[in-house]
Amino acid sequence: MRSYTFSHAITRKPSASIVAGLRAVDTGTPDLGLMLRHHADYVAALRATGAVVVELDALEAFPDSVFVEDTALCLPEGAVVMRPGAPSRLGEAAEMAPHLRALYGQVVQISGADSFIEGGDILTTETEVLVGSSARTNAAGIAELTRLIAPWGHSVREVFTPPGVLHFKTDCSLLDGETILSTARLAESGCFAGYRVILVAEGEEACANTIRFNDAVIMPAGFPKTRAVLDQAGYKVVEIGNSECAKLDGGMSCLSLRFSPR
Ligand code: CIR
Repeated sequence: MRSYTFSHAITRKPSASIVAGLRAVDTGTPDLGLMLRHHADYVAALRATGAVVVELDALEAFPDSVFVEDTALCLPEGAVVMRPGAPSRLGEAAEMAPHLRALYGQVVQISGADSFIEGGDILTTETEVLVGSSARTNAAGIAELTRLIAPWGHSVREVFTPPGVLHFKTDCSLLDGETILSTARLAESGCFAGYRVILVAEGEEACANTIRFNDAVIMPAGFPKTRAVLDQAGYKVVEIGNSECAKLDGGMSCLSLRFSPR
């Protein structure tokens, strides 16, 4: 199974409490109605590729719970339930665990009291699992993940998230087996040596968080220069409105867990 082909995805509807979601800079209150419309478009784009999409109900107690990616790492052999580094998000992982157990034979979890790790910091490629240390993901969390997935044959490489960037994957995405879409500031760190790198256009850094999901590259709307580069490279691009999630530092990867359980 290629690292960008998936039989399943899990999403969660945004809740009215989304207005209290975490953000680095306040650029305005997210509009729930518009976010729900964008979210429905996103789910439809995933389903259009033929995948089964499990849509979970909104969780009012967790304002950021629409960003399900941060709660787990899903690999073909099993799922790892994360320990989010944002205190207000810690409980989201336990809410996700039963849904993963329903679909997977093996579900393990990050459990160390000092271990913190969020799925947004993890990029799985064909050959390795890249984990960016960040304000949300620490060395203990990375070490625990490394131990948990080694028996499944996966190796972890620790990399760095640029300063001021929320998650490693805020700045990069996997486009296919050998190609990464990245901001220049992240690629300059050298972490993608050996991969083909396509850089997002200058000034369009906010579209680096894109996903390859089966035959589609699903990117946030409104980044025409990068879109043209992806079209030119032969990818089938689908644009989804992201204005409301962007107010909370969220993007295309954050909104789903994508996997093919064995
Ligand atoms: C947070 O700060 O945790 C949310 N407002 C955004 C999470 C985005 N998730 C992701 O990049 N994987």
